[in-house]
Amino acid sequence: MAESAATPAEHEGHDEHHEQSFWSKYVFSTDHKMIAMQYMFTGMFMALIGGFFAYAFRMQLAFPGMEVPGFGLVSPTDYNSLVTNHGTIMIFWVAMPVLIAAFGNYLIPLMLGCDDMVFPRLNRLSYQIFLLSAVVLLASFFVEGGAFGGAWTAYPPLSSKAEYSLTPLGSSIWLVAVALEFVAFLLGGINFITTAMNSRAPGMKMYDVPMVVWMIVVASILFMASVGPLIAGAVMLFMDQNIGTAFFDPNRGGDPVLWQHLFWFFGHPEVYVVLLPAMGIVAEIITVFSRKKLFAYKTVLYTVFGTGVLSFTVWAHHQFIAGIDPRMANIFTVTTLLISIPIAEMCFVYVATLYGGSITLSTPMLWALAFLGEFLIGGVTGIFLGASGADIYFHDTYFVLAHFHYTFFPIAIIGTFAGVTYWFPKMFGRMMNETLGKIHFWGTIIPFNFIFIPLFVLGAAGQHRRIYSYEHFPELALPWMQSLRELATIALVIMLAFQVVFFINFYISLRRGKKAGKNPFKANTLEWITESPPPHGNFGAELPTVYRGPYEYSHPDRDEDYWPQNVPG
Ligand SMILES: [Cu+2]
Repeated sequence: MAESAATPAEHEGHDEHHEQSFWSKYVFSTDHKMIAMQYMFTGMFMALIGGFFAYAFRMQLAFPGMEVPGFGLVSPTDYNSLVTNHGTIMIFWVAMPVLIAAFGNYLIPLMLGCDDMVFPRLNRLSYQIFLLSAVVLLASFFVEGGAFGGAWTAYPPLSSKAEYSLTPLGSSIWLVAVALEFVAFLLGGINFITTAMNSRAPGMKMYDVPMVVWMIVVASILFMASVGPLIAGAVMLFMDQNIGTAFFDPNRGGDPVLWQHLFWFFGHPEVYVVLLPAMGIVAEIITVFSRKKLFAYKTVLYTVFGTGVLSFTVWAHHQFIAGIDPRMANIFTVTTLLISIPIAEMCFVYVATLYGGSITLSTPMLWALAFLGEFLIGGVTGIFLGASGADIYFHDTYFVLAHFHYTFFPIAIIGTFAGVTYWFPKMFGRMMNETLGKIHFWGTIIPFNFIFIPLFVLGAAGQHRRIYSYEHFPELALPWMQSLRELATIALVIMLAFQVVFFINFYISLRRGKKAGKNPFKANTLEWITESPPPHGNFGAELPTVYRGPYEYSHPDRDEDYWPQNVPG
């Protein structure tokens, strides 16, 4: 029996009748908005750590052997664990909690016109397990031997044998932290899917659901369907690490490539687990700031479903040179090239939505447009890597690294900034400062390209990943290459410095931003019909009824250029 949230009436005056203690307001709150904020701020905190790690190891690459300000000398072991945990943190403790858990928690009940998630207490538990997983991961930096340094893909035997990893304790703690994080998102996914399927406002049909909600629901299904084999793999790896089993030990009949299959069977759908919510955020923003309906809503929806299915058919493109059967490589080349079609189609649909629109270049819109532009570079360069023939050359080079930063940075960072700058007025009741917003935008986007374009060049020149220093590889220690490494690092430092502008804007706007009112951007989806910030229970005494789909802008039958979903007619 679903522990269904209280009826709207029961929320009435809920906050007022007694001052809530710190514990009930923050630690044990089951309000989806509070839980969303906690996921968001935890994700932002982890992004600072992940960004600092990138700064430290990039300083080592650009200025080998130098004392890094704020870190000290980066040793080879440090380098390995900084790179490993930069990747791990950015994907599992930044992209996932912010794009799925924070925006999912905040938006789903508000956009569906209900008062909370179907399972509020399970929601609270999912955040508590997530927080525990972050603490466990960071604790691994303080154990004997230090944090895991065997790469975020944790390939055995490097990850399973203490004599190789040199961080036996760190390796196992890393594994436990990731497994806990997976449990938190399994619990979260149950809430997102059941709430979207069971708690829509009266009158809201499946095609009336805003695209970002659908994208988060499909992302949750992909996560739940792909993570099982990896959890089984993690148990096997933990046993290899600690009780001497040999699942992945080729000397004793095990198979290290088995781990690669289990990892990437999850790892590639995981790309869409974080991509889809970001694309959903972009859909909300480009319709509002071009005053146009989303072009071909149903086509996009079916394309999302199709992409979800296809995402389970491409995983071995990560293993073209791992010794898999070349005939299999051909099949995975075809499926990989196939999956670029629906993604390209969605990008075209977004461009078609913009076409002929009356576009306002607000900060959220700039981020949404930057997402499309930068992600396109990621997508196109992925085609090179999807072709097994070309990948034999590019595999494990900086070309791959630049490629997935042109997909993941637009997803995790640009997607987050787009969503935060768009929904900040709803979340906090005040407007963000547009001037500071635009300074932060350009101070992030321009340096970003100066970090990764040089890495494409270095990768094409054969520079391999995960190497502490290139002094031992004369063909990679050429002066022009070192200059590109320095350029990439300096651009990174500049980009990180500009993030200060974002935090200043966030803090000042929180306290002194212009009052936002209910609907500052004149958007038609339901989160904008209630107060900013929304009260506990979201819509006061009466939940809304829905009469039309999302994104009704510039409708010929209406004077106003937007038609809220809850206004009849
Ligand atoms: Cu992949």
